[in-house]
Amino acid sequence: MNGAEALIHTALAAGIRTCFANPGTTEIPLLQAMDCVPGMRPVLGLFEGVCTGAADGYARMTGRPALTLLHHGPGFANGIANLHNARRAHSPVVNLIGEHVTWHVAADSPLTSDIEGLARPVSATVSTVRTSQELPGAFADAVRSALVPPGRIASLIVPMDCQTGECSGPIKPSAVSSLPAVAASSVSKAALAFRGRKPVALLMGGSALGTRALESANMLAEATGCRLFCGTFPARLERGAGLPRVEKLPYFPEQAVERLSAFACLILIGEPEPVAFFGYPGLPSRLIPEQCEPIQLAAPGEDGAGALEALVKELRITGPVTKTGMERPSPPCGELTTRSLGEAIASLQPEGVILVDEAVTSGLPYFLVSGALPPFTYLGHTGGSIGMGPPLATGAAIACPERKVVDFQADGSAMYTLQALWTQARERLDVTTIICANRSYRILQIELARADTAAPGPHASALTDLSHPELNWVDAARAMGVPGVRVDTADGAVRQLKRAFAEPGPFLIEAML
Ligand SMILES: Cc1ncc(C[n+]2csc(CCOP(=O)(O)OP(=O)(O)O)c2C)c(N)n1
Ligand SMILES: [Mg+2]
Repeated sequence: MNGAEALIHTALAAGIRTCFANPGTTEIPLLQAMDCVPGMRPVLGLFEGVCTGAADGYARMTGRPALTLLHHGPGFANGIANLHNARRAHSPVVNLIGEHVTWHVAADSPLTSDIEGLARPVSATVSTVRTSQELPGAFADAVRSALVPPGRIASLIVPMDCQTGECSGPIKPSAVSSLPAVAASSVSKAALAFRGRKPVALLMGGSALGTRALESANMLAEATGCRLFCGTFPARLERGAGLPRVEKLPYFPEQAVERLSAFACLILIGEPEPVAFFGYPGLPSRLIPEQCEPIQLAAPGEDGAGALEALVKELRITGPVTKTGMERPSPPCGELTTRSLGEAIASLQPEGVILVDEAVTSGLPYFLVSGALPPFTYLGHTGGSIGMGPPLATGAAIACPERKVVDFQADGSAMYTLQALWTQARERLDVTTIICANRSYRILQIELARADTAAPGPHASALTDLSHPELNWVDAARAMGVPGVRVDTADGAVRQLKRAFAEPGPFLIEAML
């Protein structure tokens, strides 16, 4: 067999059965290998940011490594922004990047570039294969690297002759390493904070936001009165009835510091110390106020769920706990606002939804009313690199075909990767996209107002305005093969959401805010 076939066999043996691809000439042997070796599902993205964002969504929902296939330095570069979000989400992703045949690189032909140099900043490991014989082994190493807890990006550059050359066969992947348990001393230190009878809060991330961990957090909260927080942009948070309410840390630093100033101790579980999204004059980078002591119970690469269980045990807390009941807002009517839109979604959202939140300034009212809905999964905007939502929803839908995916999506951000709608149509994915059509980069208008009390001038205004020419999301969706409707009232939103939630398949609702 050739190197490409050995690589596909190795991938399948590692449980990788989907490849988010935008190929070129140098990856053709890998395309042929996908036909020779049955079992791999190729998913075409019409822009590399769609492939990498979909890989992130797939990895967040499965915990398994997601595979991309990208073309040379420029193709990889197009995927970097969403790899940045994936890296912040600790998603295990393996990038296969095609390169010229080894003897042609020195010729410096048009597509030649420093691929390793482009890959390094977003990758935990980068390597370039030298021979076809070493290709499956190098791939297995990349998979192992991606799975190092809590999950990382591994990039493998594959010259074309290493794909076509002879290879003795695939490699058996090594066993997956699980999250290491926290030291007993960390548990005792955290327990001590509770014995002090001072107000304590938990800040949770990673595996500490899964169902099992949240059940322990619920026991802790009920027994001790501690408050539960996650970061402003959690990678994945299980939410809904039966689970405790987890508050997000506020976005603006002055609000976050104020919120945390109520506590004598902040116990960090699967999260680093929180910092402000941006530096503002006169405001700190670190959000934990002086009088609040941070205690790292579990680092991001450690077993947060296990640490919470150990803490419950150490404090001799025994169940049962009161589980939160179901609570939904009633379907709104009248004016369509971020609040009524959030209520409309929350009033109807079916159990088991995967909700991707790239609603930017339109998202908070929804988050506040969705804590006790039928259980669902929330995926946040981890890296602040916009254009995450449509691809992330695409990958999540491929990972979980039995679940409805909702992409709650700001308009400006959606324009970066709207090609993902085409992939949703082609793969018949069950994704409802809700465009928050405020026709602006609203967040930047808010930031302009924070920076200066005077009204912004014409250039600053123009650079944050999307109203002319007017975007037409229903037409844009139709062009990608996705049906859509525009709504401009809360009752209209309710009607169309009912339809979207009842029928499978991709659908887009343009909500005029
Ligand atoms: C890749 C990337 N480019 C640019 C930015 C800067 N940026 C942050 S938010 C934003 C506009 C967001 O507008 P929209 O998605 O419509 O959300 P809204 O603020 O209107 O709610 C921009 C351009 C970014 N964060 N990431
Ligand atoms: Mg907008």
